[in-house]
Amino acid sequence: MNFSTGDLFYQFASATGAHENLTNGAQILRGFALSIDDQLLAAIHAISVEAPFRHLITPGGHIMSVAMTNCGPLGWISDSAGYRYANCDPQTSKGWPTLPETFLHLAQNAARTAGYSDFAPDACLINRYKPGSRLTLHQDKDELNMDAPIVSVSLGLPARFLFGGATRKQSPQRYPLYHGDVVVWGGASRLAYHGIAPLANGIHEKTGALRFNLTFRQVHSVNEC
Ligand code: MD6
Ligand code: FE
Repeated sequence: MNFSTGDLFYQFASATGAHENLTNGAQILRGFALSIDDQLLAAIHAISVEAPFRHLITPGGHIMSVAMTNCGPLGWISDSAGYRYANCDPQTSKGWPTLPETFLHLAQNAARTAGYSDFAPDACLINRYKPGSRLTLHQDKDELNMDAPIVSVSLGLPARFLFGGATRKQSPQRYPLYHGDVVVWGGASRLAYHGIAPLANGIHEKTGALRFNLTFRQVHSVNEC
């Protein structure tokens, strides 16, 4: 890894295999995706050729600093009409790229490890951060199935994950997320406010000056279909 001088943040990567419980039920599986990082990054690149990263507009008219794309049957989008899941890419009118097997297996293994045995993701949102990109505090509540967890994979530059409570009033805790870390998030924490602090400068040996995040969601209840 290339360290940017003076950035102490890099020195706190924790051990692969460690499991951390966050305050209200989410778990960080440290290094869980590390052994397949190259496959994941190659798949992200292939997906972005078919469905390019783009900066979505919030319903309030702001351009998001994080660039996004999707793979899987459903993709998360935002525009002046609101936040929602769509079964095709509005930019190309084609379906989203197929969810790679490596992604599916990783998401299901992580969910199982955290105690969720039947995770069947039908959407994978891919976020791309540059230094300065951030995700303001939000709840993930556009999914119909609140019983299923969300599985979130971090690749590339480290980030500070802000993790609060069920209302905006609770001030968030901060947790560092490193290349290969996986967060599994469900139960009591499913509707917790969370975000990503502005990404710090840095160069990662696998991604350069970028952080990628995959978030797997089960939007529809399996029983409903
Ligand atoms: C990110 N993640 O890590 C943004 N949402 O780049 C999220 O917004 C998120 O990590 C729900 C569950 C897990 C997450
Ligand atoms: Fe989120």
